[in-house]
Amino acid sequence: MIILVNLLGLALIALIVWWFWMAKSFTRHSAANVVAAEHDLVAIDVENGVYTPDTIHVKKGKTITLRFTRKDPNPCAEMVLLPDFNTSAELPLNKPYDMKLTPEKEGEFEFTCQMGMYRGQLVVE
Ligand SMILES: [Cu+2]
Repeated sequence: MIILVNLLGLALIALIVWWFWMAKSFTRHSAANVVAAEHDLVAIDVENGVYTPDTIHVKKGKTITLRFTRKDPNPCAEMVLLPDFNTSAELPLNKPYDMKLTPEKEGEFEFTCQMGMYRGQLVVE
């Protein structure tokens, strides 16, 4: 019984540490993490609570492939949702997943994991 309580305590601590660590990367859109899609394909790493790059500039009306590579085994990173494009995908672990999009209107469109911890944006111009 005591072992069980200790284990619960440890799990709780791990959860709290994880939560704060995730929260820190919550709104991190640093300038270094911005990319302009000069080619038809942009590779995005999904790791450590951030999409890299997390801000992708694309041209309106031009079809682009987002190549997501999930390196985070956490189930949190599993899904990527693009509500503005009515699209979502389940990302395999350590295997590139290609998502094709043709943005038809200008603006900033978020993409996130299902819990909104991973955050990125497509800037259509
Ligand atoms: Cu998540």
